[in-house]
Amino acid sequence: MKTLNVGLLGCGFMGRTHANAYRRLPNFFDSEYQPVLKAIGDVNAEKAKAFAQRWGFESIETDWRKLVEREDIDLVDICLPNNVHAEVAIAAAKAGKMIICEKPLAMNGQQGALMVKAVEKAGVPNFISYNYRRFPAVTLAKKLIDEGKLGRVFHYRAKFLQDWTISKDLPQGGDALWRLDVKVAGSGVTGDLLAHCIDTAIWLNGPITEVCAMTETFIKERKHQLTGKVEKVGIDDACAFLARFANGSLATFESTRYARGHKALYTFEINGEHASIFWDLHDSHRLQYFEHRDPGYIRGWRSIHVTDGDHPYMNKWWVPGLTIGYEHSFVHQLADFLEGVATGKPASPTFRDALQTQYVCDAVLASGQSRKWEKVKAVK
Ligand code: SOE
Repeated sequence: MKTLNVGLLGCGFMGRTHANAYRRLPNFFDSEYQPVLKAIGDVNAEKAKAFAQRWGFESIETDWRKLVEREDIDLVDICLPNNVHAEVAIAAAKAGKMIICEKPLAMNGQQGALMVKAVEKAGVPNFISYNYRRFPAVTLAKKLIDEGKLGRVFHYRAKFLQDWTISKDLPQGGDALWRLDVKVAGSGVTGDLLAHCIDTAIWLNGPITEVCAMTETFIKERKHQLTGKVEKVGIDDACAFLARFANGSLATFESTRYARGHKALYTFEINGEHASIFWDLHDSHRLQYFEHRDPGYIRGWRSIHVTDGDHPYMNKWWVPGLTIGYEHSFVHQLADFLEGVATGKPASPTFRDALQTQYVCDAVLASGQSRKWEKVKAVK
């Protein structure tokens, strides 16, 4: 077994999901790599110390550059706000480190393309954390589609609904609220939530070629947590768009942080010639499947409880019928990433794969402004 020295940047929500994955991995997966939690990086030393103590990191760094340059670090894991992904990832690639980075890849496609160039020039393994692909029921959907069970696909429908920014008193910027600050996040629900839906959609149904979007910012001004001043809000609070896939199917996507009652309702449905599939994050172990070729008298929606030993990833956990959850998708992606490093067949989404998602986000935001259909740039 090889040692993998990890330097994790960021002590927030995502830092916790990744730290947890490094700890769980060797308990459940036969990886060739044994992660060692070498260093945690955060500008706030007190926060970093507390995080190191809780999760078992050997040391702390308050300057990301120091962590990236350390000779005893093999893998840099970027769980920092979107506006620094590019700078950190490019420096990590130059330093020859493997890189895992939180989604979205970057602030925009232009930055993302530079990141792809940097990791490919350096020849370092790279991966973007679009974790929902690795929920067992979503991975099973991919298997059914790849086996041709759906036949020709006609429709793709996805939603990601939340309700946490409805209050006009919620400030923008700083700590956990950087997602509301356009200078740090790049966009609102498009880059934060729809990017997940787009990543899954491209993976399941192929490239998206054009989009027509509407975006809205319901609360136009908010106090900025760092400056204390009331400033214009630059993010999209809600976005809905139509899309066409290269395979001829049509799609609708919707996301908002203003759907009162919904905390993280990610759903998608795919309708094919022979069958349909539906998945709901709030019932994440179920894959709903309708097979038209079943005999008429038993035809109907099946609710597959994806917990059996022959379901994706499930033989690594408990016994059939018992469930796992959100955190496990991060363990799965880490296991797949490391297997990719060991076998030389990189796990998806690489930076290059994630750049295609970024180009869709760019086209969606451009269409929101132009109020016209926009073509999606293809990754060369
Ligand atoms: C936003 O609230 C958020 O935490 C996203 O940033 C995550 O990517 C998503 O999985 C859950 O919601």
